[in-house]
Amino acid sequence: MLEETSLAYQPHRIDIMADESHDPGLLALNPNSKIPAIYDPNGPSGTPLTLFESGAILLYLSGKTGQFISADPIHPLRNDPVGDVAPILLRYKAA
Ligand SMILES: N[C@@H](CCC(=O)N[C@@H](CS)C(=O)NCC(=O)O)C(=O)O
Repeated sequence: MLEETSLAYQPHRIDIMADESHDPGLLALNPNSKIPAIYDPNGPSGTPLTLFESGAILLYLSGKTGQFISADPIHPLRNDPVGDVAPILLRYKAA
């Protein structure tokens, strides 16, 4: 996603087989000790942002760049990357 959006980024390797998921640097980004997690020094209104959970990261990067997301407010819900909102959509009927 970072490649596709052409955002500058610096990857950090975490070897979970070597128990590096409990590294203090990762814990500072994600208290659940899981990858992926991101730190954006230029978050909303220029405020630094940390974010974890794949789906949240994908939606954030889409919103930040205006790519891979529709202006239709229902569209991102229909294409929910982790499926968390599917039950909610069952109550939505297009006009
Ligand atoms: N729901 C999370 C799952 C993240 C996850 O399970 N990450 C695994 C690697 S795929 C991990 O960091 N495991 C390390 C550990 O549990 O110690 C997401 O979508 O980001």
